[in-house]
Amino acid sequence: MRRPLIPRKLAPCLRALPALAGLALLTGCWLDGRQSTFDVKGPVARAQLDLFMVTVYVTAVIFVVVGAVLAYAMIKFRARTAADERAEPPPQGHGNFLVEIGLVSASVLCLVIIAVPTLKNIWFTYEVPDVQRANAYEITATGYQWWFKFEYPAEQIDGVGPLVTGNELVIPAGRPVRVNLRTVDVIHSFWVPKLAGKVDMIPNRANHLWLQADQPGYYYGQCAEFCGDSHAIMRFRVIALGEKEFALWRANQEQPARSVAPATADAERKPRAVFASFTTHPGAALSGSAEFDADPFAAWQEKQRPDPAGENPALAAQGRRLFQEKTCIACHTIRGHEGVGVAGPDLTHVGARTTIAAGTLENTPQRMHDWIADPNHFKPGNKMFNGGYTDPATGRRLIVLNETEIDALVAYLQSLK
Ligand code: HEC
Ligand SMILES: [Cu+2]
Repeated sequence: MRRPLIPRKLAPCLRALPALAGLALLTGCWLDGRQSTFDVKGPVARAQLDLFMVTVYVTAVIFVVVGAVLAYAMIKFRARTAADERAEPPPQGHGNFLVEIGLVSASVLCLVIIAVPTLKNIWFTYEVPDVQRANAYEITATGYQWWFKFEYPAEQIDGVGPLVTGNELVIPAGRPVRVNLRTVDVIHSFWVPKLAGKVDMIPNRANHLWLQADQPGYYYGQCAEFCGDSHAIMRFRVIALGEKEFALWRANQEQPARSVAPATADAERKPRAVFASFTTHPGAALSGSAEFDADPFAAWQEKQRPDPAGENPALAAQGRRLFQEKTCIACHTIRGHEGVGVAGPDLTHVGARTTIAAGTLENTPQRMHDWIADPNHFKPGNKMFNGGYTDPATGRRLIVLNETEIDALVAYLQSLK
């Protein structure tokens, strides 16, 4: 009796293959997702992708060759009849000089093909292009449970120190950026998949990486090392700007916090630079996530403009007062206003960010309201709730806010552009 080429039991599995492949595609294996390492936007990520593809090609060749030999042997020498089944195994042989030399040489060749570009890439990604020649820029990123602080050593503010921002890293496009990696607590990992591979932020160790965005744009980042309760939502954004816009952004950020309340003395300060070179996007009201997701870069640009018409100075002034009374100032810096804390993100220009809570929520008045009302709902274990709103030792509530107070705080924080 002749047996079928493919054992009958295997046939249903094979028939299911196209369905499985379709399912894999449907479940979102698109190669140009927000955090796809296949959709590279800068030289470092590109070099890493190229190296990955070299490995894929070499291993694909090995897979096909070994698989083909295996399939050939299995099909050609399989037991065809009941007599075959009962027969003794054929005489076993070993030791063929040519085959052995051939296999060893082929393995060495494969390893060399992978090793040469690997070594080249190790140096390429480690060594930040020469500062003078390549016009490199430097930033220090510090991981906190569960958000990121960014410092700009090149932008020193008189009597304050370097410019500090949180969760949204703005960089010049087309220039190499050296990122010093630090942490204040546990190990985190800094990863912007479209711009560069991840590097860990390790306590008491000065790591760094460099990246470059070829074009202005909005890129998604993520902590990539498990760091506690809210690790999965410890995100950040990288916004790359053209040279002119970057200078404008820096000038704006270096200014102390904006004041909308007419009663305060600093209200007479000269009007701040407006992002005139950014196009306005009418309708980009940032209320619904659909618009934001469709074009986050446009949404970010829109966020940079103050909107005096939509502001309520009296409410903002009340918010500013509440920000002190409710002890928010103990953890947050609002440069030029009362806040001096460093346990949480710098909020001097929080109104100009597209996201809050480390890339977790879109920065709309409604979302900010939700966050201030119940931070623990969005980020379990976060240090604003545990240690700020409540005493972690006793569970006693320390900060209590009613709806009007939250509205005032939101009006104040949203005015900080
Ligand atoms: C015990 C310190 C502490 C106190 C007190 C505190 N916060 Fe926070 N705040 C934090 C930390 C830490 C984060 C970052 C949370 C995260 O993303 O994990 C944060 C995040 C925020 C954010 C989001 C900022 C961003 O860019 O992601 C806002 C807005 C905010 N706090 C407002 C307030 C207000 C308003 C108060 C007072 C009612 C307050 N905070 C009190 C520590 C504090
Ligand atoms: Cu982390």
